[in-house]
Amino acid sequence: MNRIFVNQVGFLPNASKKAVLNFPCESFSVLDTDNHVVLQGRPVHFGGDDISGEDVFVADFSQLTKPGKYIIEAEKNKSATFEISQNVFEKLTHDVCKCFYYLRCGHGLDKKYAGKYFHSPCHLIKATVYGEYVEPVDVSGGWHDAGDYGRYSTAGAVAVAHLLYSVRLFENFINLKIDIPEENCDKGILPSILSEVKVELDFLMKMQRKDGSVWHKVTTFNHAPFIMPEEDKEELFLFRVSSLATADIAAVFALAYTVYKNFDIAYADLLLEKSLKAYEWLENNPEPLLFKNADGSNTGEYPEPEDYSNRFWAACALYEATGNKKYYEAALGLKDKIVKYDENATDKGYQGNVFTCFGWADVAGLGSLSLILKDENSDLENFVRDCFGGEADRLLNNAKENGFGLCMTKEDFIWGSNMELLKYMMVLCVADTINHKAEYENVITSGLDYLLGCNSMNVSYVTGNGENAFKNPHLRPTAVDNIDEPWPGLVSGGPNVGLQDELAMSIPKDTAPMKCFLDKVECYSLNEITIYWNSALAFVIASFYNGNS
Ligand code: G3I
Ligand code: 9MR
Ligand code: ZN
Repeated sequence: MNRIFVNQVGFLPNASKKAVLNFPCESFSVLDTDNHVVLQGRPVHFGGDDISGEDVFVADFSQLTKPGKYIIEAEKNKSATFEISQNVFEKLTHDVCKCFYYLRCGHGLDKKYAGKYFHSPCHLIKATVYGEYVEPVDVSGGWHDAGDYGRYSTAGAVAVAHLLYSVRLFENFINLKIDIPEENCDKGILPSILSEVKVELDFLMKMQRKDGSVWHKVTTFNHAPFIMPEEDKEELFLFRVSSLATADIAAVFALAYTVYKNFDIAYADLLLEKSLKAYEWLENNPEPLLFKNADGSNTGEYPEPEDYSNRFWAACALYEATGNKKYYEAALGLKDKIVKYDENATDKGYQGNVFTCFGWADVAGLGSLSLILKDENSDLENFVRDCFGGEADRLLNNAKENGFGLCMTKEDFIWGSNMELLKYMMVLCVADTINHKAEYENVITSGLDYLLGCNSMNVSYVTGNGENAFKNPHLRPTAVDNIDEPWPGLVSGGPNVGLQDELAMSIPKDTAPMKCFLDKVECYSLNEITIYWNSALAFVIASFYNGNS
């Protein structure tokens, strides 16, 4: 089928702008809403690649900077409508950040803020400490992780970290106003993004035991069926502590201390105290305490093969927060372990330099950000700065290998491939703050184009944003609430060549990576949503947020 793939939301006036056609033609036109041709050009044949399954022709219309709504036409084929404007990402930014509110657990969703998506409070019962005969514990609150109702410490810490590092790195982002209850911000105490993040931080505090260690997760024994969250009344379990969760919490609380101390010193001090407590536990427990699901239990596992990157992040974040050299020394020692481990790794999830990785498992990149923010020209800081430069160059090269200008390779199309892309875009955002290059910006733009519709599925992977946005996330509340449209701003996991759920297996095995996708509610390996996919997109759009609302 002849198609014109384009970012269905649109472009900033000075950004590079392109559409990708999968058919040959002499010329393309850009039409405004009155059907006037505002620009014409000749698509350039790029050819095939090993990810998109298309022979592509690139229509560049970067010259067009005039604000307005447009479509592209070529040989009677029309693209989706898109916009050029200085505010083009305002709705997207707001929607993406509001999703954390919709994912709140414990809290009911108020009609005033949630509109038709309101529901009553959920998961308020105390949780049984699995395998121990102790009093059940109140761990209510926080955000549901994803399409399931689990709450996982490492995933939560990473999502919070994306949001807090974006506030640290991109100063205007703190001004974003999200339409959420203002219990923390009405007295002028907290900006709304920090108010929402506090919901998760408060929950993560409850996940810490008195001895400083942190439970890996709180979930029911098996995933709930498709019911509303308040209908899920099964027993909740706190599954055992892990050094992974403890280190991530030490790190994210130290980071949070650096942000909240400017607004609420008492809260910030509490964060630092709990971070230090977690770190002390790590020092007393140097052996990795990894995580496996309890026998017979089937909820998210978030397994990791080692805990070096987690301990590294904790050390870097505490070093930035306190200036105490002991944390720097610890980070330095862990650096070599990470390097060695990464060199020998046969099972490489993240294809890039591990010191630039911001995922739920490899978190060394988050530690790198703390070092960069410390900004004191230390050896370790210079080492990680170079890692970002090198990784960014690799990504620029990747982007030359396909007509979409996409910085991914076929190995990146795993479960949550959209986050593999978002992690790369985050790297480019950081590299750009270290050393501004127009090419970085162009590849970030191409990444955003891909997520918002310029892909061989012709789909926007953000709900409610784009004419052909996906509509059927694997997300329990939206699957059962009898409302047609899911709430806007959710990021889909995206194509996955692994085809890891029953319906995904109906996709033929030799399908091009970019096309291994179905917008079906059953497809948890292709079309689920999670907090750390949304937070990664929030980080990227925060990098060009310059608004005041
Ligand atoms: O590391 C390997 C790599 O070596 C290999 O080439 C590649 C190809 O299969 O796979 C890589 O591992 C993948 C791993 O993620 C690393 O990112 C696994 O296949 C893949 O199954 C695994 O997916 C994770 C999934 O849980 C299953 O464990 C997702 O990243 C993770 O986002 C997802 O998280 C779930 C939670 O468990 C529960 N809540 C919902 C959430 C989102 O789906
Ligand atoms: O809904 C669950 C989703 O959130 C998880 O990512 C996924 C992997 O842990 O599991 C989903 O639950 C499925 C379960 O694993 C197997 N039976 C079908 C469930 C979804 O309907
Ligand atoms: Zn809940």
